Amino acid sequence: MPEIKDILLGSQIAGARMIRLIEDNDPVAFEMLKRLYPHAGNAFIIGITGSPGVGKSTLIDALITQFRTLDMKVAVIAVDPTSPFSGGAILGDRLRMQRHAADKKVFIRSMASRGQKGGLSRATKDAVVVLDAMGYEIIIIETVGAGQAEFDIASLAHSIGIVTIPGTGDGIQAIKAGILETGDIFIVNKSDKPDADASCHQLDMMIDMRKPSETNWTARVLKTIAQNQTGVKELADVFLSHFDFMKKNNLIDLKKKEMEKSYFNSLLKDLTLEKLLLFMKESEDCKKAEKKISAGVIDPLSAAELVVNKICVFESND
Ligand SMILES: Nc1nc2c(ncn2[C@@H]2O[C@H](COP(=O)(O)OP(=O)(O)OP(=O)(O)O)[C@@H](O)[C@H]2O)c(=O)[nH]1
Ligand SMILES: [Mg+2]
Repeated sequence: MPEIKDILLGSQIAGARMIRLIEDNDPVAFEMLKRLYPHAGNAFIIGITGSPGVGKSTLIDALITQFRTLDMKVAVIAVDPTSPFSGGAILGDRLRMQRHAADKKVFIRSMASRGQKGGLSRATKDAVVVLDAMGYEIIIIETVGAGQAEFDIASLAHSIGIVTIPGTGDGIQAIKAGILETGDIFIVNKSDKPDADASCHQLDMMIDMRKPSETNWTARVLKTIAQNQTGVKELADVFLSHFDFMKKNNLIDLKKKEMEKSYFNSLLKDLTLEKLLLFMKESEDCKKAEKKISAGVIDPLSAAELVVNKICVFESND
């Protein structure tokens, strides 16, 4: 079992073990998270999202280099990656991150939704709490935007970078699908390809059209070539200036409240479900229903409905 004191000292071994417990939905993780939580809340959390293959991992790799020149400690969580830092799961991470592998101030993990008992957003948030308590100053969450309906990056990150590629294809289409409103920084990666300027222009126009943000932050559009660091220093600077902007305008506190509310809600959902299911499974009605199903007296659908309707009769106190 990882020790709280080791996690707080920033031990990568202890941190990795703790995240493993979270993924396994181990009850010990919950108790440990309660003790770690008061030590979290200092990191700047960046969400990097975009369609598969637009270069998110390569870009994050390049961003790590930039943040490291400023001697900042950086952690990365790739959520449910299609190609986690190239290729297959953990081995892929190590291969891609070879040049950061020896760096004790960089920590990279992939988290897969498969086998996840609780919600993916909740497990990711749990992991962010751990990394935050470990003392990482920057935490980057990589996520494929589309097709992760239950994953709400806006409630996990302070700043959201949306990655696209030149041309009217995949990238821009994904943005139209609805994440435009949440982006703080738009990145046209692979700008070594034709039409990067046209894509920037198109994005600028789309940003102009969105309803004014409550925060007065003006979304930025930047071009990068992640593979050779082109534009990546500027990108790192813009992220940091967004963090400064948030601090100066009391937006960090506001965001913290929003994040805590969302964390609370996902915990509520998971814990309620766990407790209720356990309670139901142990009930006489449930046991009887199981017997009836195996005897062929009732079908599973009717049985489930019957048990739920009988047990879940809630009365309001109002
Ligand atoms: N030409 C060019 N290729 C790039 C650039 N950035 C990344 N790539 C390549 O694009 C491919 C996909 O890069 P990844 O970083 O794995 O993309 P990703 O968005 O993380 O992919 P998923 O995690 O699968 O969604 C790789 O072959 C990269 O080498 C770039 O700026 N220009
Ligand atoms: Mg990736």
